[in-house]
Amino acid sequence: DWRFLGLVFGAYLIGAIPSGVLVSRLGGKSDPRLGGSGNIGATNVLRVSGRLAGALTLALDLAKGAGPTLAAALLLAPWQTALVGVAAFAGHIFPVYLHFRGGKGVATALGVWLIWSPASFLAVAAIIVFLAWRTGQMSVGSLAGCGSAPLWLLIDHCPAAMLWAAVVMSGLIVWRHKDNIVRLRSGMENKLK
Ligand code: NKO
Repeated sequence: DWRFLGLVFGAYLIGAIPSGVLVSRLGGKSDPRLGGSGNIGATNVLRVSGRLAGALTLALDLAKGAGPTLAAALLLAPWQTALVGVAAFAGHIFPVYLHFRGGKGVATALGVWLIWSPASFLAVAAIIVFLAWRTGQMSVGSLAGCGSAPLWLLIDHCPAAMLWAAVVMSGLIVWRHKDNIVRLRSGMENKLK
């Protein structure tokens, strides 16, 4: 099906757009890869380039996941919608435009999960916001929120393809936080701001 292949490929190319780098650069701020944690995500853009740039990066990274996944949900079967979501997510983590050195996938996964299961999105977002607020460290929230995402999709009776896709995404997000985990264990993790 050409629509499916087109959406998978398009989702990857959209997911790969480095919002954090573009927003910082267009706003005349320094490249997030050169400061803080060195990550291109909304948290580090907040740290390096300020609140407006961080909020814009969050909105764009959410949209990179939600947009292509919504298009797939309207046009295709659940298993195809699952793969299109994974493609957008993979684009953010392994972006062709940045020599495949991308982000940690938290916001883009949230955008995908918003379409698959709005209730799961709310649960994960609430966990992230609450734990980031209590600990002052976004990675704690991201690990607990995204790590538990498959559970929320299971409780929400999501199609099996989406559930398994979320297991893979969840695992990749935890793996991309391996440096954060080392820093958390040694009490050296970066603060939110
Ligand atoms: O730099 O290693 P770092 O400390 O930056 O970063 C660790 C972090 C990496 O992940 C990110 C993405 C952060 C996403 C936070 C999502 C917060 C919950 C979103 C609620 C959605 C509300 C919608 C409002 C739209 C304007 O883990």
